[in-house]
Amino acid sequence: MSTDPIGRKRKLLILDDEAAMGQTIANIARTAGFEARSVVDAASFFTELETWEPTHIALDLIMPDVDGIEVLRRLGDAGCSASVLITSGVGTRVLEAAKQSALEHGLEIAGVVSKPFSPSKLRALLTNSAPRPSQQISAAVVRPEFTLTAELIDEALAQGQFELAYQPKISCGDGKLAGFEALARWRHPIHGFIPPDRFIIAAESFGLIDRLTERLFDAGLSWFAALSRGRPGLRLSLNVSRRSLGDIAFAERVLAHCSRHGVAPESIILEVTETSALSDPTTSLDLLTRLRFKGFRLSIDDFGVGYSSIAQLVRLPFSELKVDKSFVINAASSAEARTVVRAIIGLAHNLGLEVTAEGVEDETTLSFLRESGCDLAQGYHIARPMFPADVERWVDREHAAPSEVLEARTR
Ligand code: G
Ligand code: G
Ligand code: MN
Repeated sequence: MSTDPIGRKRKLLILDDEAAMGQTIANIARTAGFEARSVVDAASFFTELETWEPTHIALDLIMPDVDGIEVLRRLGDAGCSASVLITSGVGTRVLEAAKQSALEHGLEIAGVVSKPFSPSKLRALLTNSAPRPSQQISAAVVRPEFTLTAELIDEALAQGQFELAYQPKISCGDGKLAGFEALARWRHPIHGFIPPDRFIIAAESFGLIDRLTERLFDAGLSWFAALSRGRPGLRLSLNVSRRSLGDIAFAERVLAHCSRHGVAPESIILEVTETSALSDPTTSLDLLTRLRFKGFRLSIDDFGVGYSSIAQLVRLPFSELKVDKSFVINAASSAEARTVVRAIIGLAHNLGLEVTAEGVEDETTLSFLRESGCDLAQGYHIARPMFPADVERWVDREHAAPSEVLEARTR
């Protein structure tokens, strides 16, 4: 009998209104080392869930008497940690939507299989999936929650605890290094790694974001000035807080930083998220236009997940668009995601914008992007965000000379 990574027996509970189908899935699971039980109605399903405590669930979404989406919702509300496999005879688009809904309910999703499916695909999905560690198990390893206070951030600023990691961007066509995005990192001596999403929002709400931004931009420009010496044409992307967009003096301050480090504004890309650019489009237009006049390049970050009006967006003087990683990550497996990515590339090019795809996690996706005419790629497949010493090693290894082509990758 196989066990999951923390030593529990693997148990699959199947809900399928067709008993024969349920039995087939159960048999396949048994050949993969699972214990399996199958039920045909929601009431028995929830009883088994409580008493038998399965590690895995296979759920048919479309059943005449049971609403599969409702079952997913109840599983989410109950904090279910089992790994859920969604099965159904409906089209992949509906299944992908169901998967999205399940993820938003906090469920662990093993995958979606549309019927008829091959036994080997089902076996592979089951074997490669694991339940989310349940709360009792994870309590020991998860750090206790703590509140991010203004004092904590203030102290971190004073002690220089904030750092930047740099993630490479390459040109899709020839694999050449095009530049880096700087990403803020905070390792607190007691609380450990604190994610940027969390501390950026906190710094914004405590009125500390300007100090943090100054510190990070200063560090980023100083690093970039040294790295780009002898490597012409590289660009550095810096993320701009939504708060800075309402601050008309921001443009002068960034320019002053650049002059101090001898960096040309033309080599700097300022990334602004789609939603923050449009929260106050008039003020943003003012500031963004000033930045463009000073020579900076501007990028719309996380494009496609906001609810912006394209009419408003095209008024803003952007030079680049970054396709949100949620579409790029799914491009290899989902035809819909590929359609969205291609449509965004087309839109951007028609508006005269360069396109970067972020979240490129495999070679298939990189090839797809190259064929779709995407300009630049960024993602774990190329490299993770790295601290300066590792970046330098990576650059020496992958891009020995500035103009050298990344041969292995472009073939
Ligand atoms: O770096 P990821 O590794 O987790 O970054 C998460 C989010 O935090 C991203 O959306 C990114 O835009 C934002 N972020 C990262 N670094 C910075 C920064 O230096 N300034 C601002 N304003 N946002 C940042
Ligand atoms: O600023 P923005 O939201 O674009 O920040 C990019 C975020 O994406 C950072 O948190 C970075 O760590 C993350 N990231 C970069 N490449 C990948 C990738 O290939 N996969 C995933 N899942 N995240 C990535
Ligand atoms: Mn970004």
